[in-house]
Amino acid sequence: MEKEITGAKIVIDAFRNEGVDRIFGYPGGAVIPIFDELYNATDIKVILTRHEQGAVHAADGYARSTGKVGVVIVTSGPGATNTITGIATAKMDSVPLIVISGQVKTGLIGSDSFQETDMVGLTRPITKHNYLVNHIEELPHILKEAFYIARTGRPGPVAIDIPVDISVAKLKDYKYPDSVNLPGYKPVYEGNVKQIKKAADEISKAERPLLYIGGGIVMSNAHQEVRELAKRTNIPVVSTLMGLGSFESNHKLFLGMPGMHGTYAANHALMECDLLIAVGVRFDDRVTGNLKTFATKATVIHIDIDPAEIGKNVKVHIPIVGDAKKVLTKLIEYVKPRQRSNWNDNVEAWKREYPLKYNQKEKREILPQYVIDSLNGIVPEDTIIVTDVGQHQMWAAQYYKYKYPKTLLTSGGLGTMGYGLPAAIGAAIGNPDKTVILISGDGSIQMNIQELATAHLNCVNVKILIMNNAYLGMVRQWQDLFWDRRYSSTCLKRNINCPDVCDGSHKKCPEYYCPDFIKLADSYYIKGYRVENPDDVVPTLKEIVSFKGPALVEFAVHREENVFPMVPAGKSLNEILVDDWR
Ligand SMILES: Cc1ncc(C[n+]2csc(CCOP(=O)(O)OP(=O)(O)O)c2C)c(N)n1
Repeated sequence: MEKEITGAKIVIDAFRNEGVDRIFGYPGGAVIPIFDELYNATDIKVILTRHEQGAVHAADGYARSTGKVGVVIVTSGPGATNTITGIATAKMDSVPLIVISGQVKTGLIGSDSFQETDMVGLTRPITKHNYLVNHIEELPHILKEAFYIARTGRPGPVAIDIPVDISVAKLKDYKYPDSVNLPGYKPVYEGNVKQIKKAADEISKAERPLLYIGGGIVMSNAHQEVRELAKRTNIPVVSTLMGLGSFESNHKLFLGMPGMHGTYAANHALMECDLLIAVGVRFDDRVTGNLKTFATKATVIHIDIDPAEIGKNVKVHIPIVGDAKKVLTKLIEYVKPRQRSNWNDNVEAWKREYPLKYNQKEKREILPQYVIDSLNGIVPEDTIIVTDVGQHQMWAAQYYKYKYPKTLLTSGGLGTMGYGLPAAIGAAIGNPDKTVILISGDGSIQMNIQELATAHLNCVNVKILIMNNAYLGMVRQWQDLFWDRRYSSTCLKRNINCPDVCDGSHKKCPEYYCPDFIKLADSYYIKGYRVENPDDVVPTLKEIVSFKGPALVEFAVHREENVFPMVPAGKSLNEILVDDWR
């Protein structure tokens, strides 16, 4: 490496040192020097999205599906502010990202100059860490630290704001640092052995233990260890949305997802267990329901790499701070194999009596659950499922049978509509040999639909399934169940000729849907299909997985299908509604 180099070259050199070969971004004045360096960097491919939000979600999908750090470059001002939702999405789900934004010249900072925005201030609450580079001398160690912080401990997004004069300034005697010096940041990986032994004793004694696993298992690659622990001790398993795939969905010990749209068995197991072994979870309110009544019969073991999570929402009896894989490996050494037939029979009965169910046979219209269920057996086993946010997301969690970790990418924490399409593109770019299925809603897909161009131009193997109910379905469901069917601003067919107050009968609804998704797909050179008859669901799915490259299928689904089971917000998990009670 030459001795005197520019800031922009330092950035590219950091990418090479950190193993980055894919970048998602969108240029502008303040980052032209960095993009200029990328022009000839044939070992680093730049994916130009059509919106900065798309770039961040794409980097997020790339990171979640590959386990690598996702990298984004955007310009200052609006380019930078357009990344906010994507960064917050990644922070909530602990996704390692580096988001580099350009900034105005150092001398202009604070003068409201053209396209100036305080990126450090804006991203402080939504990043794991952030930096404004004030001097070129700081740039090498900031880049080194940023990658280290993003991928170690509990992963997360790190933002770096680089003023344009720093990108063109030159640094003498440059060398990329070999190590970081962060006295205040020392993630703990090994769990305390005394605590692990205590946990093992409790596990051996417990009559009704339950494993409650989440995204931490996926992050630390601890799925084999969880499987071994559960099978050795016959402990049933519930998995949060973020943990799905860590445990085989078809296994008899698996009870499904707990919480608001969780299974009856998973929720009742949480209420009845005498020992809760929580690993890589954060006791999110969508899982726990009413905290006062949550798992009150249980001793709680909580294993997590982030000490801030322990005791945040529930009282923990045996806290273990450490990496899930390392802690579980030790725990398995100490724990004794054991039968638990009474408890296993009990949960088996709940599963049998209250399974997830839908009835396509009695309906002429397509049920979204049927579309998702039909994917099982049609798509390859290692398919990556990506979702948007809403009812379709919950059905994707309930009905698709996940077998491997990193095969479900979804915005669990922030619940970001518009995440799906760009994240699916990022996943396909990181996994060119796999099939990527995007399950979206007609509302969500329109939030980042411009990325159809990115999908086509990069020939990604993404199959876009739109469950078109012409509603913002999940919000409509709440209005249906709890707001007297007052469908305020949730109908996506509603136009200027509709009566002020809609009677919800659908009798006078406009015939057509805007936009015409098939024509839209066509204009992006993507093959589009519209499916209106249940008999055509399976043949269409088979057809689209038979070729490589993008495809879009719009399923005209039952407009007012609701997601069940449902624990109404703030209620206890045993107040679960398994079906429409009205
Ligand atoms: C960016 C954003 N805005 C608003 C919401 C609130 N919200 C949650 S689900 C939902 C409806 C989603 O509709 P659609 O994508 O059509 O999916 P469906 O529920 O019909 O399956 C809305 C508006 C959100 N989660 N994200």
